[in-house]
Amino acid sequence: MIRRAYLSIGTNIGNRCDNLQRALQLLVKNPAIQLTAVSPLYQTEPVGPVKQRSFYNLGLALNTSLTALELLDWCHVVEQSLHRRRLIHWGPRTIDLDIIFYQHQVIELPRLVVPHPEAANRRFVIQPLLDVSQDDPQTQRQLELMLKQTRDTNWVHRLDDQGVTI
Ligand code: PH2
Ligand code: MG
Ligand code: MG
Repeated sequence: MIRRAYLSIGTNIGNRCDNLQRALQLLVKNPAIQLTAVSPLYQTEPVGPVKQRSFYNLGLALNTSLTALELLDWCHVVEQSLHRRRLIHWGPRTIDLDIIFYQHQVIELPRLVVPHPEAANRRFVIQPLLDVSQDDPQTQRQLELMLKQTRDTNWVHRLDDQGVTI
């Protein structure tokens, strides 16, 4: 069975465009994943207590025959392939891939909670996913409601307006 999943990707270390591009290339190496939409590129204010460089974030829509846990495992493979390069330099992680939605399912496992529990508090997750869910009215409605209700005031800028793409 083919299912729709939505991912959020973020990076704030090294060449951020490069990291996103590599992550996408690796992600689709799995023949059970068909990417259906990639959002515009967003530069976003770091959310959280740590003072750090701005992030580049993307939202992805994909169709997959993987289960949610199999998809999570594959996301970790992609993360680890990119982290390995940085580990050589003892640097922190270069990429983060999070499953935000999986087929309107509610999943509450020790390893995976979906919908992502922080999604509603993160404009950098909601805005790019609105861009990639236009063929999915139920998810669009959910995201629109999140955007209306979120208390996140951190800035989110579309970079492709400025000619920056990945
Ligand atoms: N990821 C975090 C913490 N804070 N802020 C932005 N803007 N974008 C992110 O992807 C992000 C973050 C840890 O997952
Ligand atoms: Mg995350
Ligand atoms: Mg993560």
